[in-house]
Formats: sequence, structure tokens, C-alpha cells
Amino acid sequence: MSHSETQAVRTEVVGKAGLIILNNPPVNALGLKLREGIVDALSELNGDANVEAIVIYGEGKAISAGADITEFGKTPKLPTLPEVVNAIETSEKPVATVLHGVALGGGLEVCLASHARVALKGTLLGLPEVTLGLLPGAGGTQRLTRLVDLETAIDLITSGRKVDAAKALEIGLVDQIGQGAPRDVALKAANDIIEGDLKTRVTGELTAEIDVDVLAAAQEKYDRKRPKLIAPIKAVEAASHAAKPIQEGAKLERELFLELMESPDRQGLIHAFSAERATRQFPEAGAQPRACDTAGVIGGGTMGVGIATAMLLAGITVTILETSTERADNAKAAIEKNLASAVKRGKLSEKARDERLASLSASADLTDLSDVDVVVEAVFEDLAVKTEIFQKLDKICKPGAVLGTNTSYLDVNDIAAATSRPESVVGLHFFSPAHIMRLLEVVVADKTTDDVVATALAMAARMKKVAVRSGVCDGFIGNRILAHYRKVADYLLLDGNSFEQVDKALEDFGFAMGPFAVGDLAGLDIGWATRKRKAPTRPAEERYVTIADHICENGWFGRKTGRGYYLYGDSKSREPNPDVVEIVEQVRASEGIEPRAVSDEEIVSRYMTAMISEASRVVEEGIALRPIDVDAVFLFGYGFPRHLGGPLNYADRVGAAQLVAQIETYAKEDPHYWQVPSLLQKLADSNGSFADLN
Ligand code: TC6
Repeated sequence: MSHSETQAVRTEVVGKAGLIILNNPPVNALGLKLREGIVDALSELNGDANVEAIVIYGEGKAISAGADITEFGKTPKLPTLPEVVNAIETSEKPVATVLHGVALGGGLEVCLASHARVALKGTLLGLPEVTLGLLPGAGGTQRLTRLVDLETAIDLITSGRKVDAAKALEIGLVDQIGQGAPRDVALKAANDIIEGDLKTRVTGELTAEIDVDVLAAAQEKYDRKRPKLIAPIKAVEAASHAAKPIQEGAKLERELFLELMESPDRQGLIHAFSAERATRQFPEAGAQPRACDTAGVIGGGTMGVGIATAMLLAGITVTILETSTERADNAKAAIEKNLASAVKRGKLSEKARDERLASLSASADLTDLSDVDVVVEAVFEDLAVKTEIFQKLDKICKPGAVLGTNTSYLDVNDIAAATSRPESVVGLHFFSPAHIMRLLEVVVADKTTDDVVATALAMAARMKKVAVRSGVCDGFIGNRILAHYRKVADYLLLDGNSFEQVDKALEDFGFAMGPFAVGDLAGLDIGWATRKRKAPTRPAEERYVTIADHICENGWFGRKTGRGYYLYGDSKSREPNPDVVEIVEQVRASEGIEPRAVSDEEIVSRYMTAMISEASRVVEEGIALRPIDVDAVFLFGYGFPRHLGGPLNYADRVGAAQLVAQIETYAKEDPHYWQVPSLLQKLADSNGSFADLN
């Protein structure tokens, strides 16, 4: 046995088998060391007269999750990934790859260039580059189209969808399913190649059947999509070159890849990928979490039912609590329905559903929560009701139980003060539907201890949620910022734009739905109740738009009543509600406003500038730990367009100086609303960016 070692790649010769072992934790990302190591290892093993077959496998949890994302945007260092895959494909001795864990992006491209592929059961394979605003730039579009049928290849390349090993075998993406540890499978694969039991071939020498109709259909699909993302469109273009000789096609693919590397979409999408992970860095993250295996959820409304569903799906035993047995049973039935729909969508097996249901109970007796690890209170937003519940919980719950409140704006310190154990109280602000939306704001009150915060984090991780730490303020991170910028939409409407134009401009910009359509969907009564609550503290200088109140006075609360800003018939389409158009005109007339519509560009600019302003204050006050936490809140809780990276990532594209100039211009009309936040001013003065503060 010969042995040579580099940090990330080792070679080993066992009999006639030459092994290339990747060891770059946590996911064998193909950074410089791995790329150099693979090329060196291939040359070493090709030069070793004892070796008859070479097999690449990975240590740790995966063969490879692809190119090293942290290297993107920096000057590329040689060898590039296309050079690595080329070295594999042109190796004199046959090369096989053993796939385990995940084989994604560049990781899969390494496998595609190998002469045979053996996947362990359960391995997930995919080319998710488009989800990062890129395309497979190391021959992926050229080789996948040679191995599997064009329609399947285009689907995988343009959607970023993953397939498991069984499916990969069925479509021809891998040659065999292996069993055992990657190393054992690698040794067997080498032996099988030598014995002729595992066929090898050079993927680049196969021909791709290019059907122009399939390509045109894919192009058209992504042309029509909103927001229009360029990556899938360019990926189809790259695949269209697959009928050319591999070197030529790969060169054209690389040019398109490099073009995408420079695109703002790529920057925003990769920021979104990082945001999901960066938020895990809490100051309290190192503390030992308390147990969170059993939970009580108080309140069987939409929110409580969603939270209970999310917990059950995470394997937590749940008791759902309501004020009567009948209501408790109804809540239980609603949870069962959610699980049934998870089964229908293929997210849960029937067996798993039955297991989860066995861990669910419903009760109308608060003392049934005496032994649970965690309680989440999700009753309606009324401080008196919530404090009464927490007083009772304080008496009933076991010592050490974490007491969470799902309040969306009340002061968590006030709720904690109702108990004799404020250190165990934390805000757990879920977003509806709580079993689907990924965001969880973890609201840390003055006395919340580190282990309680760490428990919330651990629970979020179990539920696969993106937990973002927030300080206490009205609305926490998300709703506080929303309450501020949402007013801009009303000002634009009052001053002369139609609500359809405002919605359309923001939808064209990238939001799935404009603010008025969102209001109709969420229920206009919700905003109405908030405005009434805040009326006593509203500053006299604040412009107040009464249009929404007049709509609500008619009992028109949006979709649930069939009409709001829009009329909702049987179809999904929305028609402007002529009665609302009339209300708008009446309010403008009564306030003596001469309507003045602004351009779509200015609609977006005002809306985004207002969002960024309040987000900047939230960071400055320490409510959010970092700008990237604000971005995560909006990406995972408010449907912020992923390719724009989040409000403060987008702010850096616009530039602080430009934003300050915009605020100063708008402030001429309304100096109370448009004020330059001091952090933004500081960034403008120092030519700095929010990214510097992450
Ligand atoms: C590409 O390949 C382009 C090719 C063309 C080239 C010419 N790079 O998600 P987790 C880190 S584009 C660097 O928490 P999981 C991640 O940041 C790439 N780092 O774990 C985290 O670090 P932290 C195409 C990476 O088990 C840690 O690993 N590939 C990369 O829930 C653990 O990750 C993709 O798009 C990477 N490529 O999920 C795959 N991947 O601990 C992206 C992960 O410091 N990755 N890290 O926070 C994933 O989808 C998932 O990470 C996963 C593991 C499924 C691999």
C-alpha cells in the first residue's frame, strides 16, 4: 500500500486500486486545495504502474456539495473546476466516483466526467447552480445532456431539483447503487472495473440528442416567469451547445457561466444562501439548550395549529390546548388535516404521519401542560389575556420549562414580568402558516437567559426554521419595518397613483404580490385593528391615510369577504373594486389633493427607501444583530425577492449616498416621515456599506 497526503486530498493504492480520497469538511466543497489535490492525485495514480483503476470517494457526510461558494467573486485560482473535470475525463486509466450524501453542482460535475458512477442508497444528486444565479459551469450542461434524455436534463439544470440515487439510476445518471461505506464501495468499484463488471465510458464522447422544440419550450417557460431570472435561460442556452464536440461546448458553457458570475442576481441569491446560515450565530448559541422534546401549544387558531404541526413534523410530542374540549378537538382535526396534506404533497409518509399523530393530544385543561419542556402561547394579541395565561403557566409548569409567547408586537418583558421566572420567558414569533413559513423570530427579553435562547435555536433547527434573534420593540424586526414602509403605499395611493399601479410596479420589481393585494390576502381587518391600537400614540405630524379604514367600515376585508381593493370571484384573477376607486377619489377630494401619479421607478424607489430606512434604524438600535439578520427576516418571512438578497443587501446595490439623497428629496414633501437614519448617513459619509457590518 502506498500513501501520500495533502491536506484535503489523499491517495492510497490498495492492490490494483488507486483511491482518491476527498477530505474537506464539512461538505467537500471544491475549493483550491481540493482542485489542486485531485489533479495531482490523478497524475500520481496514472503514473503508478500497480494501479489499474482509479476511484474517487469522499470522507465525511458527502462526496461534494460543489464549488466553494465562498470563493465566488474573488479572482479564480488555477486549476479551475473545468480543468479538474477535464483531467478526470482524459485520465488514461479509468476513473469511477462513489457518490454518497449529496453530489451537487460542481460535485456532480466531477462525477459526470468520471467514467463510471456508483451511488450509495439515499444520495441526493443535483445541479442547484440556478438557485445561486449560476449555471453548471464545469461541463454539467454538456455531460448531463449526454447521459440522460434532454427533457430530464433540462428539467434538472433549470430547476436545480435534486433526485435520489434510485431515480438517478433509473434515468441513467449513475451506473450502480452501492452498499456499505464509501471506501468499501470504492474498492469494490475498482475491482469491478478491473474484472469488467462495471463498464466505463467517456461521457464527453457520447452524443447528445438536441431537440430544438424542447429547448424552445424551456426558454419560453423561463421567459414568462416573474421575476425573470436569467440563470435558467442561460442554462438552456448552454445546453443547446451539447451537440458540439465536448471541448467546444464546454468553452461556450464557461463563457455563459462567467457572464452569470458578474450578474446582480448571482450576488443576491448567494447572499440569501449565506443569510440562512449566518443567522445561526447568536451570542447565546454556545449555551447548553434545555430539553425540547415535549411541548404545549396554547390556542387552536390558524397560528397555534400551524405551530403544533411544525413541532409534530420535527418529532416533538405536542399537546394543543383550547378553552373547551370541542375547540381542542377542532384544533386537533385541523392539525391532522395539515399532516394529511403533507402526505399528499409527498413530504411525509403515511407511516410517519401515523407516528406523529400518536404524539399529538388535545386538551382543555391547562394543568395537562405541567410536565412539558416548552410552551408556546398563541392566543390573540391582548396583553391582559396573555399575562393571565403566563401567571397560570408559572404555577403549573415544571421548573425549567421554556415559556414562549408568539406575540407579534407586545412587549415580551411585560409578559415575562407576569411570572416568577422571567428568565424562562422568550418570544417565539412564528409566521403564518407556521408549518410552512421558515422564519422564526426569537425575541430575547431583558431577563431571558442564554440557555433559553439556545433552546429556541435548537428547536428552530429541529423544525428546519431560520431563527433570527430580535430585541424587544413594537413589531420586532419584521413587523416594525413593515409598519413603516407600508405607509408609503398608502401615500402613493392618496397622492395620485392607483392601487393596481402600485401593486404592478412592485410585482414587476420582484415581489410576488403588491402591498394592496397582500392586504386583501391577509385580511384588511388586521391592519385596521393595528391602526386603531396605535391611534392614541400616533404623532400629530404624521400623515394619516383614511382610505383603508373606509374600506373596512363597509365590511370589505379582502379575499375572505370576496372584496377589498380588488373583487374576488370564482376565478383567481383580481379585478379592481370600483367602489374602492370611488372611495379613493372621495378622500382625495375631501383633502384637496390634486392627484399626481409618479412613475413605476419612483414607486419602487420610495417603497424600498422607506424599507431600508427603518431597517437601518433596527440595526443601529441593536434590535437586529446584523444587517444580514434583517435580510433573513424578509427573505424567509415576508416573501422578499430572493435574487435581490434582502433589503439591506439591496441597499448596498443602490448605495448609501444615493439613498440619503433620495430621502432628502422626499423629505421636502413630508419631513416627518422621511428622515435620514444616522447609520445610513454614517455609511454615506464613509463610503461604507451594510455588508461591512455583517
Ligand atoms: C457550483 O458548484 C458551481 C459549479 C460550477 C463551477 C465552475 N461551498 O447547509 P449546511 C457550508 S455552485 C462552501 O448548514 P446541511 C455551509 O455554508 C454550488 N460552503 O448543512 C455551512 O457552513 P457553516 C452548488 C458550503 O447539512 C456548512 O457547509 N452547490 C457549500 O443542512 C454546512 O452546510 C450548492 O448549491 C459550498 N458549496 O446541508 C449546494 N455548501 O457551518 C449548497 C455548504 O459555516 N449547499 N457549505 O454555516 C447545500 O445545499 C447544503 O449546504 C447541503 C448541506 C445540502 C450541502
